[in-house]
Amino acid sequence: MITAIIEQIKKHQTIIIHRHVRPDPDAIGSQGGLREIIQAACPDKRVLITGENDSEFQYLIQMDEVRDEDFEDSLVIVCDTANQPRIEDERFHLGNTLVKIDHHPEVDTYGDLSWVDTDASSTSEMVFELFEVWEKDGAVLTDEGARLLYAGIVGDTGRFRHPNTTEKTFASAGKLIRYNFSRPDLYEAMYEKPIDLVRTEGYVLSNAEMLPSGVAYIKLTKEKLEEFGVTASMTASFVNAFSSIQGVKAWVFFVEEEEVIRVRLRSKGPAVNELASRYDGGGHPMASGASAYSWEETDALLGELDQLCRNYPEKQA
Ligand SMILES: [Mn+2]
Repeated sequence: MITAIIEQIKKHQTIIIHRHVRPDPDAIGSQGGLREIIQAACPDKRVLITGENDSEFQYLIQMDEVRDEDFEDSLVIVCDTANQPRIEDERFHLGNTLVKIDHHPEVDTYGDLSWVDTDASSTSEMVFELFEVWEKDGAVLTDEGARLLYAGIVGDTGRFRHPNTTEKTFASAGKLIRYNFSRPDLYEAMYEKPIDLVRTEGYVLSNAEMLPSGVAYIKLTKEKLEEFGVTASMTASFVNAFSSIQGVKAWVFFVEEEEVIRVRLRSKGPAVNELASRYDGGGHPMASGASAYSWEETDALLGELDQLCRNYPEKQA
């Protein structure tokens, strides 16, 4: 599959790389890292990355201005996106050939070529694997490409703490740090937070609710967010704040937006993606997102999560 994707890249003059909406470091890192690899191997090709510029990720890379006519006869590669509705920039179907590169469980098979590896920690790790195959045929990785892929791996593994971190992840990261970029600068940019957000995190920790089943949760209303002067999407940066609560099996953030209550589900035990899929969402077994349209609906979801955790076996001593 990797060689088939490289063949497609070689065949096309214009390559446009997409990622998912509401990006994270892996979405942008894999997108930008892949661009660096292709551009270095094929300097005469036009390689564009598309999507909204998010001020939160200025330290990673700026997106390109992509016109409709750029898609003509192009190869479109979508990184880190399990299903078509989550692809940012709906023009992805305007290209000549469509390729999917992703590590999420397959919920929507799309693309003329689809490379899905759920054992990979991140799409950035997969892009590095693609590079290593292409490297035998002369491809090079720039320092900037290495920085972007490293950021993606660090982001999706929670700094190599999550169970998706494998021997291969460490091997890839070990090779990436041989390139010339500043890891301290990168970490600082990834994990620094404005004071308003730190105070919001303090509120969330102080008001965590815990059920006997091992479910921890917080409900953040629109009014509360306004009081702290933060947006709903900003609270994603500390969704793992409950992971270190003793006895926690799964946790959930309910964050009220304009039209919807955003649901962020995380787990250390029972798979939560099936539950998420029944509430207009989906994702990984241990990390999913969903949507609720009333506080009553959040209570129903919470009840189901409670049941999941009650049925989940205790760790054997
Ligand atoms: Mn990812």
